[in-house]
Amino acid sequence: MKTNKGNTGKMILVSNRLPTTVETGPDGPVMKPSSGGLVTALKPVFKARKGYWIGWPGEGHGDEIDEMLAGSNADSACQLIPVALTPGERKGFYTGFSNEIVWPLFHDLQARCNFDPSYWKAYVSVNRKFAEVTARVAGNDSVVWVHDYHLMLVGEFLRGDGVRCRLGFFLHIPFPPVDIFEKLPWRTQILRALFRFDVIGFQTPRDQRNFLSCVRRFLPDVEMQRADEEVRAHCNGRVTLIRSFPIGIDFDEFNTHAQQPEIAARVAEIRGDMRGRQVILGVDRLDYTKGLPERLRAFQHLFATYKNLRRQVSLVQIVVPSRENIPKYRELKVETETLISQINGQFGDPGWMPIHYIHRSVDRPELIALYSAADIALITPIKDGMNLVAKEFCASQVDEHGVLILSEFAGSAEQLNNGAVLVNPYDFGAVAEALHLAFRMAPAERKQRMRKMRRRVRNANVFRWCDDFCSCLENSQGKAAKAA
Ligand code: GDG
Repeated sequence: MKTNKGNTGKMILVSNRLPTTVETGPDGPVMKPSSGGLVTALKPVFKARKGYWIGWPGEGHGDEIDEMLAGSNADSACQLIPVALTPGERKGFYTGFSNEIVWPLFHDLQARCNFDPSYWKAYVSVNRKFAEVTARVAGNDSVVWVHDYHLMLVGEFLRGDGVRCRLGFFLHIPFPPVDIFEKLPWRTQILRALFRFDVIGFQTPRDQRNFLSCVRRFLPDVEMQRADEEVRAHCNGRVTLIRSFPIGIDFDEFNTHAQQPEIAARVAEIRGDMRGRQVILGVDRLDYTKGLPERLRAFQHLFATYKNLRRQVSLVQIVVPSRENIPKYRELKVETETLISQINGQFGDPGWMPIHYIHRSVDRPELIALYSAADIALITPIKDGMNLVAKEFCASQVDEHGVLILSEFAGSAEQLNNGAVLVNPYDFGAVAEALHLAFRMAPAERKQRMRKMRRRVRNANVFRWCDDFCSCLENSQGKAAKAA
């Protein structure tokens, strides 16, 4: 495979999806912004850095997609490059291997895995396809940054194709402990492939520790040296740097928007609609890792235990549809909606609805207004790489009145433990207690806690995350060269 010697010094992002997805509407294909944490995080970085973004463009035929992307590429210094996939490839690679094996396993939910061997074949061949497209635009001085669990083999194929430029990999989801990772039939191939990258980044030190334990167990030939928070691993004559880089958000964007008059007007409207009740907010993709049924049971427990809180609070729960073609996700929707209707039926009355359920994606201004209006954010994933919603809530709380109740199993808990009320999402009683505590928390304490968290979110923002990762990647190549 030939690399492109002309594209020097360009940043090349590679992820499963492009930031815009082509969908088939009633009047033909339309382009829509892609959803999810990875795209939210990478968009501002991409705008600031310029370069290429390689990924799956969504449904549609090759020519249609090229035409639509050409339109958006013409207006921008950043180029979107599609990797077209057939429905069969998409099914085996994305729905199958990525989301029925890696996603549940890496979130410690091994019983939900479907270890179908045909999924592995699709994963290998689609990773190869992503590598081929990437190799066409990568020059010797390019920086290729591959993202997330869908693309763990891309580094191996790129090296096999003769690509010599710097290659980094960042995992947005958790890395599981060795007792769980060992269930993966393709564990050794995946670990070995990751060592073709120059830098491997994780969300938290815990993920990094888990990864290192797996390497010790399954690749005993890899030598590792620790220097402060980073580990250098020697594998087949290369050095790979392994470190945690907790991802951030574009703080200023949320903070500035939240102060605009239109948003302030919408906040006042939301508060008026709630008639002085405290607003508890939940914002999640419809995913079993986000702990929705567990959260709803805790909410039920709250009203059963603290009768005085009835009519005093309402939960606004946004649930963004996700991975709807996977049976487990369809079952989760039914379970969630059944619980919501039970709780509303059990406790609600004509003047008060305990849960306001929104099953769609709301636009960014409405999301920021909800973050600003909320008195309590209830973010209780049973496991989460980071959870950007927690950080976006803090960045939008310009008057610092909101309380963050956060799962101790979210990566963001390591950074926001200076102000959040941390809970075990499986402990319904404890979550109900935390809600009761937050409801009664005095304004001065709310302010003090929120101010500390906002400072941390402002400092550890997404641009800093990108700079940290990229400077590590730049330094790493020297080390690799010396070792070679
Ligand atoms: C993965 C990891 C990690 C949500 N509802 C709406 C909406 N959103 C946006 C939020 C946020 C994003 O979606 C969700 O990000 P999360 O981080 O919470 O979760 P995942 O999608 O699972 O992301 C996660 C992340 O990657 C980044 O590394 O933190 O752990 O699982 O940005 O704002 N956006 C709009 N309307 C909605 O209704 N506009």
